[in-house]
Amino acid sequence: MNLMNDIETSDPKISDMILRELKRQEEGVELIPSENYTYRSVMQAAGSVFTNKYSEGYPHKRYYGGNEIVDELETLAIERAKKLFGCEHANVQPYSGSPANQAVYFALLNLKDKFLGFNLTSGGHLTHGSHVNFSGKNYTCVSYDVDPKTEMLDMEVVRKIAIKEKPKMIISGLTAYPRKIDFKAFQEIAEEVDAYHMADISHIAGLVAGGVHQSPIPYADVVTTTTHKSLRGPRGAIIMCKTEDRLHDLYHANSKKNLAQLIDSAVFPGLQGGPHDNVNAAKAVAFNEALKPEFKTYATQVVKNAKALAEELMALDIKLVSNGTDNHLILIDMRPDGLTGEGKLIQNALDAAGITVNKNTVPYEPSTPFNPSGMRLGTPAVTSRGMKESEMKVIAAGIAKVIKSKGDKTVSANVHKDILELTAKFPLYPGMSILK
Ligand code: DSN
Repeated sequence: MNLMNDIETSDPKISDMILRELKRQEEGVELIPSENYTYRSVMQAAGSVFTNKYSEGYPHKRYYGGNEIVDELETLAIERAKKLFGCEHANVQPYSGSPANQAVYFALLNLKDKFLGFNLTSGGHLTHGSHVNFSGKNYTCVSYDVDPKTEMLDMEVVRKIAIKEKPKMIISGLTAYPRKIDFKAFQEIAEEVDAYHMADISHIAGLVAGGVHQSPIPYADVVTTTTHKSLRGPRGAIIMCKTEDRLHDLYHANSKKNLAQLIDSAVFPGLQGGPHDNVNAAKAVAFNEALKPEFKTYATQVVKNAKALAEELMALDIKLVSNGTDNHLILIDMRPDGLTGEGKLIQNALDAAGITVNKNTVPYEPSTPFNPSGMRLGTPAVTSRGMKESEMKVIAAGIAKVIKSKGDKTVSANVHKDILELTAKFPLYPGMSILK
Protein backbone atom coordinates (compact mmCIF):
# COMPACT_ATOMS: atom_id res chain seq x y z
CA MET A 1 0.00 0.00 0.00
CA ASN A 2 1.50 3.30 -1.08
CA LEU A 3 0.59 6.14 1.26
CA MET A 4 2.26 8.64 -1.03
CA ASN A 5 -0.16 8.10 -3.90
CA ASP A 6 -1.76 11.13 -5.50
CA ILE A 7 -5.34 11.15 -6.68
CA GLU A 8 -4.41 11.92 -10.30
CA THR A 9 -2.76 8.50 -10.60
CA SER A 10 -4.63 6.46 -7.98
CA ASP A 11 -8.16 7.50 -8.97
CA PRO A 12 -8.28 9.30 -12.30
CA LYS A 13 -12.08 9.16 -12.41
CA ILE A 14 -12.54 11.17 -9.23
CA SER A 15 -9.60 13.37 -10.12
CA ASP A 16 -11.29 14.20 -13.41
CA MET A 17 -14.53 15.04 -11.59
CA ILE A 18 -12.70 17.41 -9.25
CA LEU A 19 -11.12 19.20 -12.19
CA ARG A 20 -14.42 19.44 -14.03
CA GLU A 21 -16.12 20.79 -10.91
CA LEU A 22 -13.33 23.37 -10.53
CA LYS A 23 -13.93 24.46 -14.15
CA ARG A 24 -17.71 24.63 -13.57
CA GLN A 25 -17.18 26.80 -10.51
CA GLU A 26 -14.65 28.98 -12.33
CA GLU A 27 -16.74 29.59 -15.41
CA GLY A 28 -20.13 30.03 -13.77
CA VAL A 29 -21.75 32.74 -11.70
CA GLU A 30 -22.59 31.18 -8.35
CA LEU A 31 -25.68 32.74 -6.84
CA ILE A 32 -26.99 30.09 -4.46
CA PRO A 33 -27.11 32.17 -1.25
CA SER A 34 -26.00 29.30 0.99
CA GLU A 35 -22.88 28.62 -1.07
CA ASN A 36 -19.54 30.34 -1.16
CA TYR A 37 -15.95 29.91 -2.32
CA THR A 38 -13.83 29.11 0.69
CA TYR A 39 -10.18 30.00 1.22
CA ARG A 40 -7.44 27.74 -0.11
CA SER A 41 -6.11 27.67 3.46
CA VAL A 42 -9.44 26.25 4.66
CA MET A 43 -9.28 23.48 2.06
CA GLN A 44 -5.69 22.72 3.04
CA ALA A 45 -6.68 22.36 6.71
CA ALA A 46 -9.73 20.25 5.80
CA GLY A 47 -7.53 17.98 3.68
CA SER A 48 -4.85 17.67 6.36
CA VAL A 49 -3.65 14.75 8.51
CA PHE A 50 -6.19 15.71 11.19
CA THR A 51 -8.48 13.53 9.02
CA ASN A 52 -6.77 10.54 10.60
CA LYS A 53 -7.54 11.26 14.25
CA TYR A 54 -10.31 10.19 16.60
CA SER A 55 -10.96 12.41 19.60
CA GLU A 56 -14.30 11.68 21.25
CA GLY A 57 -14.83 14.03 24.16
CA TYR A 58 -13.72 17.61 24.64
CA PRO A 59 -10.31 19.29 25.11
CA HIS A 60 -8.40 17.55 27.94
CA LYS A 61 -11.32 15.14 28.48
CA ARG A 62 -10.87 12.60 25.68
CA TYR A 63 -11.48 8.90 25.46
CA TYR A 64 -8.49 8.14 23.20
CA GLY A 65 -4.79 8.88 23.44
CA GLY A 66 -2.72 11.02 21.13
CA ASN A 67 -4.95 14.05 21.41
CA GLU A 68 -2.53 16.64 22.76
CA ILE A 69 -2.40 18.55 19.47
CA VAL A 70 -6.14 18.10 18.80
CA ASP A 71 -6.78 19.60 22.26
CA GLU A 72 -4.72 22.62 21.31
CA LEU A 73 -6.54 22.85 17.98
CA GLU A 74 -10.08 22.59 19.35
CA THR A 75 -9.30 25.05 22.15
CA LEU A 76 -8.04 27.57 19.60
CA ALA A 77 -11.11 27.04 17.39
CA ILE A 78 -13.36 27.67 20.42
CA GLU A 79 -11.42 30.78 21.46
CA ARG A 80 -11.58 32.20 17.95
CA ALA A 81 -15.34 31.51 17.67
CA LYS A 82 -15.91 33.22 21.04
CA LYS A 83 -13.88 36.25 20.00
CA LEU A 84 -15.52 36.48 16.58
CA PHE A 85 -19.11 36.35 17.82
CA GLY A 86 -18.62 37.57 21.40
CA CYS A 87 -20.36 34.51 22.86
CA GLU A 88 -19.93 33.00 26.31
CA HIS A 89 -19.61 29.38 25.15
CA ALA A 90 -18.95 27.71 21.80
CA ASN A 91 -19.14 24.07 20.77
CA VAL A 92 -17.31 23.63 17.46
CA GLN A 93 -18.00 19.93 16.97
CA PRO A 94 -21.35 19.79 15.09
CA TYR A 95 -20.93 18.12 11.72
CA SER A 96 -23.34 20.46 9.98
CA GLY A 97 -26.38 22.70 10.44
CA SER A 98 -29.07 20.03 10.84
CA PRO A 99 -27.09 18.04 13.46
CA ALA A 100 -26.40 21.32 15.29
CA ASN A 101 -30.10 22.14 15.48
CA GLN A 102 -30.89 18.54 16.40
CA ALA A 103 -28.42 18.77 19.29
CA VAL A 104 -30.10 21.90 20.62
CA TYR A 105 -33.55 20.28 20.54
CA PHE A 106 -32.10 17.16 22.14
CA ALA A 107 -30.53 19.28 24.89
CA LEU A 108 -33.52 21.45 25.70
CA LEU A 109 -36.72 19.68 24.70
CA ASN A 110 -38.44 16.41 25.43
CA LEU A 111 -40.00 14.45 22.60
CA LYS A 112 -43.33 15.99 21.54
CA ASP A 113 -42.56 19.30 23.25
CA LYS A 114 -43.81 22.27 21.31
CA PHE A 115 -41.63 24.77 19.47
CA LEU A 116 -42.38 27.69 17.22
CA GLY A 117 -40.43 28.23 13.99
CA PHE A 118 -40.54 30.07 10.68
CA ASN A 119 -42.72 28.38 8.04
CA LEU A 120 -40.44 26.62 5.53
CA THR A 121 -42.39 27.82 2.48
CA SER A 122 -41.92 31.45 3.49
CA GLY A 123 -38.28 31.37 4.50
CA GLY A 124 -37.61 28.97 7.40
CA HIS A 125 -35.61 25.72 7.30
CA LEU A 126 -36.54 22.04 7.23
CA THR A 127 -35.23 21.67 10.79
CA HIS A 128 -37.41 24.53 12.01
CA GLY A 129 -40.42 22.22 12.20
CA SER A 130 -41.23 20.91 8.72
CA HIS A 131 -43.51 17.85 8.90
CA VAL A 132 -41.17 15.87 6.59
CA ASN A 133 -38.16 16.48 8.86
CA PHE A 134 -37.14 14.91 12.21
CA SER A 135 -38.06 18.24 13.82
CA GLY A 136 -41.67 18.03 12.68
CA LYS A 137 -41.93 14.32 13.41
CA ASN A 138 -40.35 14.30 16.89
CA TYR A 139 -41.68 17.57 18.23
CA THR A 140 -44.95 19.44 18.12
CA CYS A 141 -44.25 22.27 15.73
CA VAL A 142 -46.18 25.42 15.10
CA SER A 143 -45.11 28.16 12.77
CA TYR A 144 -45.23 31.86 12.11
CA ASP A 145 -45.37 33.27 8.63
CA VAL A 146 -44.76 36.50 6.75
CA ASP A 147 -47.52 39.05 6.29
CA PRO A 148 -49.29 38.16 3.01
CA LYS A 149 -49.20 41.79 1.81
CA THR A 150 -45.74 43.03 2.84
CA GLU A 151 -44.17 39.54 2.70
CA MET A 152 -42.24 40.55 5.82
CA LEU A 153 -42.37 39.30 9.39
CA ASP A 154 -44.74 41.14 11.68
CA MET A 155 -43.40 40.69 15.22
CA GLU A 156 -46.77 41.47 16.76
CA VAL A 157 -48.24 38.49 14.89
CA VAL A 158 -45.34 36.28 16.05
CA ARG A 159 -46.02 37.46 19.60
CA LYS A 160 -49.73 36.60 19.42
CA ILE A 161 -48.97 33.09 18.13
CA ALA A 162 -46.41 32.58 20.91
CA ILE A 163 -48.89 33.70 23.58
CA LYS A 164 -51.57 31.39 22.17
CA GLU A 165 -49.34 28.33 21.63
CA LYS A 166 -47.01 28.64 24.66
CA PRO A 167 -44.04 26.90 22.96
CA LYS A 168 -41.05 25.72 24.98
CA MET A 169 -38.76 27.15 22.34
CA ILE A 170 -38.93 29.86 19.69
CA ILE A 171 -36.63 29.72 16.68
CA SER A 172 -35.51 32.80 14.82
CA GLY A 173 -33.56 32.47 11.59
CA LEU A 174 -33.97 32.07 7.87
CA THR A 175 -32.96 30.36 4.68
CA ALA A 176 -35.05 32.29 2.18
CA TYR A 177 -36.12 35.53 3.82
CA PRO A 178 -34.51 38.62 2.27
CA ARG A 179 -35.04 40.91 5.24
CA LYS A 180 -33.37 41.60 8.57
CA ILE A 181 -34.35 39.54 11.60
CA ASP A 182 -35.07 41.43 14.82
CA PHE A 183 -33.46 39.07 17.33
CA LYS A 184 -34.14 41.47 20.20
CA ALA A 185 -37.87 41.37 19.46
CA PHE A 186 -37.77 37.56 19.32
CA GLN A 187 -36.05 37.48 22.69
CA GLU A 188 -38.65 39.77 24.26
CA ILE A 189 -41.39 37.43 23.05
CA ALA A 190 -39.50 34.37 24.31
CA GLU A 191 -39.15 35.96 27.73
CA GLU A 192 -42.82 36.93 27.80
CA VAL A 193 -43.91 33.32 27.23
CA ASP A 194 -41.05 31.70 29.20
CA ALA A 195 -39.59 29.94 26.19
CA TYR A 196 -36.03 29.29 25.10
CA HIS A 197 -34.89 31.33 22.13
CA MET A 198 -32.70 29.61 19.54
CA ALA A 199 -31.38 31.75 16.70
CA ASP A 200 -30.19 29.89 13.61
CA ILE A 201 -27.90 32.33 11.82
CA SER A 202 -26.53 29.86 9.28
CA HIS A 203 -27.28 32.13 6.33
CA ILE A 204 -26.24 35.43 7.86
CA ALA A 205 -23.31 34.41 10.10
CA GLY A 206 -20.87 36.27 7.84
CA LEU A 207 -23.02 39.39 7.99
CA VAL A 208 -23.24 39.13 11.77
CA ALA A 209 -19.48 38.55 12.09
CA GLY A 210 -18.86 41.45 9.70
CA GLY A 211 -21.08 43.78 11.71
CA VAL A 212 -23.71 44.38 9.00
CA HIS A 213 -26.58 42.52 10.67
CA GLN A 214 -27.80 42.67 14.26
CA SER A 215 -26.22 39.88 16.30
CA PRO A 216 -28.47 37.52 18.27
CA ILE A 217 -25.68 36.75 20.75
CA PRO A 218 -26.71 39.34 23.39
CA TYR A 219 -30.30 38.07 23.25
CA ALA A 220 -30.81 34.41 22.32
CA ASP A 221 -30.13 31.54 24.72
CA VAL A 222 -28.60 29.46 21.94
CA VAL A 223 -27.26 30.40 18.51
CA THR A 224 -26.47 27.84 15.83
CA THR A 225 -24.70 28.45 12.56
CA THR A 226 -23.15 26.59 9.72
CA THR A 227 -19.63 27.70 8.87
CA HIS A 228 -19.68 27.39 5.08
CA LYS A 229 -22.22 29.96 3.94
CA SER A 230 -21.61 33.71 4.22
CA LEU A 231 -18.91 32.91 6.80
CA ARG A 232 -16.78 31.35 4.01
CA GLY A 233 -15.46 28.44 6.05
CA PRO A 234 -15.57 24.65 5.64
CA ARG A 235 -18.72 22.51 5.62
CA GLY A 236 -19.70 22.31 9.28
CA ALA A 237 -21.44 24.10 12.12
CA ILE A 238 -21.04 25.45 15.62
CA ILE A 239 -23.36 26.06 18.56
CA MET A 240 -22.98 29.10 20.79
CA CYS A 241 -24.84 29.68 24.02
CA LYS A 242 -25.08 31.43 27.32
CA THR A 243 -23.84 29.69 30.43
CA GLU A 244 -26.57 30.63 32.87
CA ASP A 245 -28.20 28.07 35.15
CA ARG A 246 -31.55 29.88 35.11
CA LEU A 247 -32.23 28.42 31.72
CA HIS A 248 -31.84 24.79 32.57
CA ASP A 249 -33.83 25.27 35.78
CA LEU A 250 -36.83 26.07 33.64
CA TYR A 251 -37.13 22.63 32.10
CA HIS A 252 -34.50 20.48 33.77
CA ALA A 253 -35.35 21.33 37.36
CA ASN A 254 -33.50 18.36 38.76
CA SER A 255 -30.38 18.79 36.65
CA LYS A 256 -27.26 20.42 38.01
CA LYS A 257 -25.97 21.19 34.53
CA ASN A 258 -26.06 24.62 33.01
CA LEU A 259 -27.01 25.44 29.43
CA ALA A 260 -23.49 25.03 28.05
CA GLN A 261 -23.14 21.61 29.67
CA LEU A 262 -26.51 20.54 28.29
CA ILE A 263 -25.48 21.56 24.78
CA ASP A 264 -22.07 19.90 25.03
CA SER A 265 -23.43 16.61 26.27
CA ALA A 266 -26.16 16.63 23.61
CA VAL A 267 -23.51 16.95 20.87
CA PHE A 268 -21.27 14.30 22.45
CA PRO A 269 -22.07 11.67 23.63
CA GLY A 270 -25.72 12.46 22.88
CA LEU A 271 -25.68 12.53 19.10
CA GLN A 272 -22.26 12.50 17.53
CA GLY A 273 -19.14 10.37 17.69
CA GLY A 274 -15.65 11.71 17.13
CA PRO A 275 -15.42 15.30 15.96
CA HIS A 276 -14.07 15.87 12.46
CA ASP A 277 -10.78 17.40 13.60
CA ASN A 278 -9.72 18.22 10.05
CA VAL A 279 -12.89 20.26 9.59
CA ASN A 280 -12.46 21.85 13.00
CA ALA A 281 -8.96 22.92 11.94
CA ALA A 282 -10.55 24.46 8.86
CA LYS A 283 -13.21 26.18 11.00
CA ALA A 284 -10.42 27.74 13.09
CA VAL A 285 -8.70 28.98 9.91
CA ALA A 286 -11.96 30.55 8.69
CA PHE A 287 -12.64 32.24 12.07
CA ASN A 288 -9.15 33.73 11.91
CA GLU A 289 -9.93 35.16 8.46
CA ALA A 290 -13.27 36.52 9.65
CA LEU A 291 -11.53 38.29 12.54
CA LYS A 292 -9.49 40.36 10.08
CA PRO A 293 -10.69 43.89 9.16
CA GLU A 294 -10.96 42.83 5.47
CA PHE A 295 -13.84 40.55 6.42
CA LYS A 296 -15.95 43.57 7.43
CA THR A 297 -15.30 45.02 3.97
CA TYR A 298 -16.36 41.69 2.45
CA ALA A 299 -19.59 41.49 4.47
CA THR A 300 -20.44 45.10 3.62
CA GLN A 301 -19.91 44.40 -0.08
CA VAL A 302 -22.09 41.25 0.08
CA VAL A 303 -25.02 43.43 1.18
CA LYS A 304 -24.20 46.22 -1.30
CA ASN A 305 -24.08 43.66 -4.13
CA ALA A 306 -27.41 42.13 -3.08
CA LYS A 307 -29.01 45.57 -3.06
CA ALA A 308 -27.52 46.42 -6.47
CA LEU A 309 -28.68 43.10 -7.93
CA ALA A 310 -32.15 43.56 -6.45
CA GLU A 311 -32.50 47.11 -7.74
CA GLU A 312 -31.36 46.19 -11.22
CA LEU A 313 -33.72 43.19 -11.38
CA MET A 314 -36.65 45.37 -10.30
CA ALA A 315 -35.67 47.99 -12.89
CA LEU A 316 -35.91 45.19 -15.45
CA ASP A 317 -39.47 44.46 -14.31
CA ILE A 318 -38.69 41.36 -12.23
CA LYS A 319 -40.89 41.00 -9.12
CA LEU A 320 -39.03 40.39 -5.87
CA VAL A 321 -40.62 38.99 -2.73
CA SER A 322 -41.00 41.93 -0.30
CA ASN A 323 -39.79 44.22 -3.11
CA GLY A 324 -36.14 44.18 -2.13
CA THR A 325 -33.50 42.91 0.24
CA ASP A 326 -31.72 43.90 3.45
CA ASN A 327 -29.29 41.01 3.55
CA HIS A 328 -27.39 38.74 1.15
CA LEU A 329 -30.36 37.11 -0.56
CA ILE A 330 -33.07 37.84 -3.05
CA LEU A 331 -36.21 35.88 -3.78
CA ILE A 332 -37.70 36.33 -7.25
CA ASP A 333 -41.44 35.81 -7.58
CA MET A 334 -41.97 34.56 -11.13
CA ARG A 335 -45.75 34.47 -10.98
CA PRO A 336 -46.20 37.91 -12.61
CA ASP A 337 -44.14 36.57 -15.55
CA GLY A 338 -46.60 33.71 -16.06
CA LEU A 339 -44.18 31.20 -14.52
CA THR A 340 -46.21 29.86 -11.58
CA GLY A 341 -44.74 26.44 -10.69
CA GLU A 342 -41.99 26.81 -13.34
CA GLY A 343 -39.02 27.14 -11.00
CA LYS A 344 -37.40 24.03 -12.38
CA LEU A 345 -37.66 25.23 -15.98
CA ILE A 346 -36.01 28.56 -15.19
CA GLN A 347 -33.37 27.03 -12.89
CA ASN A 348 -32.36 24.74 -15.79
CA ALA A 349 -32.40 27.62 -18.28
CA LEU A 350 -30.17 29.67 -15.95
CA ASP A 351 -27.86 26.66 -15.54
CA ALA A 352 -27.51 26.59 -19.32
CA ALA A 353 -26.61 30.27 -19.15
CA GLY A 354 -23.88 29.60 -16.57
CA ILE A 355 -25.85 31.16 -13.69
CA THR A 356 -26.39 28.83 -10.74
CA VAL A 357 -29.44 29.55 -8.58
CA ASN A 358 -32.03 27.45 -6.81
CA LYS A 359 -35.72 27.24 -7.41
CA ASN A 360 -37.60 28.13 -4.25
CA THR A 361 -41.10 28.47 -2.90
CA VAL A 362 -42.55 31.95 -2.57
CA PRO A 363 -44.63 32.88 0.50
CA TYR A 364 -48.00 31.12 0.37
CA GLU A 365 -46.72 29.12 -2.62
CA PRO A 366 -49.59 28.08 -4.90
CA SER A 367 -47.54 25.25 -6.47
CA THR A 368 -45.22 22.65 -4.87
CA PRO A 369 -41.69 22.77 -3.37
CA PHE A 370 -40.41 20.64 -6.27
CA ASN A 371 -42.06 22.87 -8.87
CA PRO A 372 -42.15 26.20 -7.08
CA SER A 373 -42.77 29.70 -8.41
CA GLY A 374 -39.68 31.43 -7.06
CA MET A 375 -35.96 31.67 -7.59
CA ARG A 376 -33.51 32.24 -4.70
CA LEU A 377 -30.31 34.19 -5.34
CA GLY A 378 -27.53 35.46 -3.12
CA THR A 379 -24.27 37.36 -3.33
CA PRO A 380 -21.78 35.76 -0.88
CA ALA A 381 -19.95 33.72 -3.56
CA VAL A 382 -19.73 36.35 -6.30
CA THR A 383 -18.50 38.85 -3.69
CA SER A 384 -15.76 36.42 -2.58
CA ARG A 385 -14.66 36.46 -6.20
CA GLY A 386 -14.27 40.22 -6.13
CA MET A 387 -17.37 41.21 -8.08
CA LYS A 388 -19.03 44.55 -7.31
CA GLU A 389 -22.09 46.58 -8.25
CA SER A 390 -21.23 46.93 -11.96
CA GLU A 391 -20.95 43.13 -12.32
CA MET A 392 -24.35 42.78 -10.62
CA LYS A 393 -25.84 44.74 -13.54
CA VAL A 394 -24.48 42.23 -16.06
CA ILE A 395 -25.80 39.33 -13.98
CA ALA A 396 -29.23 40.94 -13.49
CA ALA A 397 -29.52 41.55 -17.24
CA GLY A 398 -28.80 37.87 -17.92
CA ILE A 399 -31.31 36.63 -15.34
CA ALA A 400 -34.02 38.98 -16.61
CA LYS A 401 -33.49 37.88 -20.22
CA VAL A 402 -33.78 34.20 -19.28
CA ILE A 403 -36.95 34.78 -17.22
CA LYS A 404 -38.63 37.05 -19.76
CA SER A 405 -37.90 34.50 -22.53
CA LYS A 406 -39.53 31.81 -20.33
CA GLY A 407 -36.45 29.62 -20.65
CA ASP A 408 -35.77 29.96 -24.39
CA LYS A 409 -32.62 27.96 -25.28
CA THR A 410 -31.18 30.54 -27.70
CA VAL A 411 -31.51 33.25 -25.07
CA SER A 412 -29.70 31.06 -22.50
CA ALA A 413 -26.90 30.38 -24.99
CA ASN A 414 -26.45 34.10 -25.68
CA VAL A 415 -26.46 34.98 -21.97
CA HIS A 416 -23.89 32.21 -21.42
CA LYS A 417 -21.43 34.08 -23.68
CA ASP A 418 -21.75 37.21 -21.51
CA ILE A 419 -21.29 35.14 -18.36
CA LEU A 420 -18.14 33.44 -19.67
CA GLU A 421 -16.72 36.84 -20.54
CA LEU A 422 -17.56 38.12 -17.06
CA THR A 423 -16.16 35.19 -15.07
CA ALA A 424 -12.94 35.13 -17.11
CA LYS A 425 -12.15 38.52 -15.53
CA PHE A 426 -12.41 37.06 -11.99
CA PRO A 427 -10.11 34.03 -11.79
CA LEU A 428 -10.98 31.58 -9.04
CA TYR A 429 -8.09 29.84 -7.25
CA PRO A 430 -5.45 30.82 -9.83
CA GLY A 431 -2.96 28.04 -10.42
CA MET A 432 -4.94 25.45 -8.51
CA SER A 433 -4.91 21.86 -9.68
CA ILE A 434 -6.60 19.26 -7.47
CA LEU A 435 -5.37 19.58 -3.87
CA LYS A 436 -2.18 21.58 -4.28
N1 DSN B 1 -29.24 23.97 2.09
C1 DSN B 1 -29.23 25.16 2.90
C2 DSN B 1 -29.71 26.33 2.15
O1 DSN B 1 -29.56 26.33 0.94
O2 DSN B 1 -30.24 27.27 2.71
C3 DSN B 1 -29.97 25.01 4.16
O3 DSN B 1 -29.73 23.79 4.74
